[in-house]
Parts: sequence; C-alpha cells; structure tokens
Amino acid sequence: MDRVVTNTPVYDIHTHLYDPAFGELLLWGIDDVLVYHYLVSEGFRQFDLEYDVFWAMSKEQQAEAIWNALFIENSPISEACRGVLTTLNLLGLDVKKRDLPALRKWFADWDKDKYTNRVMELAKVGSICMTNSPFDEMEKPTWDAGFNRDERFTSALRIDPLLLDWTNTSRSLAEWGYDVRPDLSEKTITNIRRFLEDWTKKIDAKYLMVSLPPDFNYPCSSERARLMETAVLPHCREFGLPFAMMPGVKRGVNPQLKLAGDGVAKSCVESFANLISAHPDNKFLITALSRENQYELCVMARKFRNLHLFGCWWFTNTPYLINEMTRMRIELLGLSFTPQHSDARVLDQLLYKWSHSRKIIGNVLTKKYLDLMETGWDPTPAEIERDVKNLFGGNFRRFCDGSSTSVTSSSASMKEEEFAI
Ligand code: RAT
Ligand code: ZN
Repeated sequence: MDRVVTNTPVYDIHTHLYDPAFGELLLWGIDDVLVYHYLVSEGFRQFDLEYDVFWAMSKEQQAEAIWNALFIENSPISEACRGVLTTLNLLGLDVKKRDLPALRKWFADWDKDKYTNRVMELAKVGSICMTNSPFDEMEKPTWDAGFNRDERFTSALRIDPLLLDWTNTSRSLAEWGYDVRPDLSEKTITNIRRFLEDWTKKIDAKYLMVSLPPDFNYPCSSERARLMETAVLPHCREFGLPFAMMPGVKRGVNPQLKLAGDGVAKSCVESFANLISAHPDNKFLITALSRENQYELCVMARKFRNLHLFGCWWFTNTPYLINEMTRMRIELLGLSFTPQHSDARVLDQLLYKWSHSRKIIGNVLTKKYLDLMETGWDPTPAEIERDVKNLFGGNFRRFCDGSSTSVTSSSASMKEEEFAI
C-alpha cells in the first residue's frame, strides 16, 4: 500500500508553476522557497519590521529575515516551515546545520532544466497543470510569441479578471482587438467568446478556472452571473472543457501583506448546486477554501455527476485538514474525486507538498482497505494500484476527456451505482 501511494506518478492538476520556456517565471531554489507567501504571513507574526521595510528588501534579504524569524529564532514547526525542511531533506541536504549560505551554494550549482527533471523525478510528478492568465503581463508575451512546449506541463485558462472585474477587463479586451463594451450586449458576448476561444486554443487549455469570493450567489442578475451563463459556460460546452470554481477567498484582507494578505470565509454551497443543476451539460470542478463548506460539497457531489471535487486548497492544504477532508470524501464519494493538487508556486515545493499528502492519503486508504478486509473482501494489489492511479490523475483525466454527453444528467434521483464516470 505504502509503496503504491509513494511511487504512483501524479498529475498535479493545479499549480502556479511554469513550463521552463517561461524562463524566470518558473521559480526554484532556496530563496524563492523561503519567500513563499505562506511563509511571509507567518514571518510577519514574528518580525519586528514595518511592512514597507520588508518589501523594500531584496529577495535574498527577505529570505534571510524569514529564515532567522521562523527557523533560527523559533522552531520551524508550522506546515509551511516543515515543508521547507522536507524539501531540503529530500534533496539530500543536511538541514540540522542551519546553514543558509551553504544551502544557497548548493542550489547555485544547478541548471534550471536539470533541476526541473530532478524535482519531478524525485517528487514522482508526471504532469503539472499550470495556471495561465491572458491578463498576466508577465506571461502573455511568451504565449503571444509562441514556444516549444514541454509536454509535461499542461494549461488551465484562468479568468478571474473577466468574471470579477469586467469593467476594467473590457478595456483590456478592447485594446487587444475584441469589439467589446462594458455593457453585455450580444455583440460583446460574441467577442468575449471569441477571446475565450482564441486563448483556449493558444494555450491548449484543459479547463477554465476562477477563484470566487464567499458572497457568490446564484441565481442572480449580476454581471458575473450573466457572463458565466452567456459566455463562459457556453464556451466550456462547445470545447467540452470543465469549469473549475474555487470559492471562499477574500482577497486583500490585509493588503499590506500583498500576495500573503488574502483570507477565507464560508461560501453558499446551495448557490453552486443551483448553478450546476441549471447547467447539466457543463462539467464543473470545485475546490473550496473554507473547511466549513467541505461536508456540504461532498453531499452535493453525490447528486451531480457533472461535478468533480478536487484538492485541499491553500489553507486546507495542511495535514489535519487533508486527513479530515480525504477521509470524509472517501466515505461519501468512494474513489470518484481527486484528493490533492499542490498549488506549488516554487518548483521545489512539489517535493514536500506531495510527500506530505501522499503519506496522509496512504494512511486514510490503508484504514479503509483494512475496514474492507474485516468484511471478508480482499482488495488485490492490482485493484489497489488501479484505485491509487485514479486518485492521482486518472479520475481527473477521465472527467476532462469524457464527452459532455456522458455527463448530461444532473438528476438528483440518479442511482449511486451510476455515479462512476
Ligand atoms: O495558494 C496560493 O498560492 C494562493 O495564493 C492562490 O494562488 C490560490 O491558490 C489561487 O489559485 O487563487
Ligand atoms: Zn492556486
């Protein structure tokens, strides 16, 4: 069991990593690991520093401040801190020396391409889905220019600005030659769909995605709901692509923390059920940020076969909650979900995020197979291998690839045994 869970390659279905062709956008190495925004917010709980003083520092100085505050002056016991040590340990480095300059020296000897191979091989990550945004000025030029893709890196089309800030986004689209106005006339919608089509093709998107604030509700006469109904969901149907929704993030709760300043609140799961039920020909992926939403989401996924739950997102990507969520999902959904994604922003993080998660998922599964064995059912090694492969990417691939007609029924009276996709 342990061997299978440790060695099965995963498809990491949501990350913020980049194909190496994006150059400096693919972050790696000890300084980027240390300035990860999860650690920045923990650092500020210990620093005796004003926000602007920290932000004016170089990346190396920030990394040093975090190292001193979270690793030297306190024991690095949080999940994000422990993750740095797991990563270094898996790379064969001696963490107990507490020697940041020596660590830097070790990383300086690597070349990015070789290091990418090494990390993916060590973490046993076979494919990585990037988060690609046409609205990101840093990545857009590379897409526009074109490049030879590394087949291990797939794409998801991120459309937050389209759905969360249409007024400003309409200006960008107009600048890029799409005939749109702030109003949502038929012509504007046609051109938004043209924009989505162009980018879906350009990046070969495997799904579209958006993070949503806790106050998302549906049905609703808002601009956001109209954009979903008339542009995004028809586009997803036309291309057979899932629409991934990530509810529960409160952006900029403390703007002084920049990327580290976002918070969480409960979302209205009923609204998502309404949206999914009203669009039986669409496929939906959901990962929610609030712990309190997880149970309702599991029940909802039992009702809608066009919904696939995935990952333990961001603040829920902590051992305690991964364990709770994975166990609850298995007990309510069997094996018909994707238990984890890494959300890695720095390549090296694949090492700790996957080794920590594999261990927890393995423990939950072991307990479940033992429960089965108590009934006299004897899971064979081949069956266990099949199950783990499905959890680590097989389910997701099938959900994405399945023709939209195979997931049309949203009937709440659907029989449980018909659930498997
Ligand atoms: O987990 C994170 O790094 C967050 O900052 C977010 O990027 C989040 O995962 C998202 O995709 O919005
Ligand atoms: Zn993310």
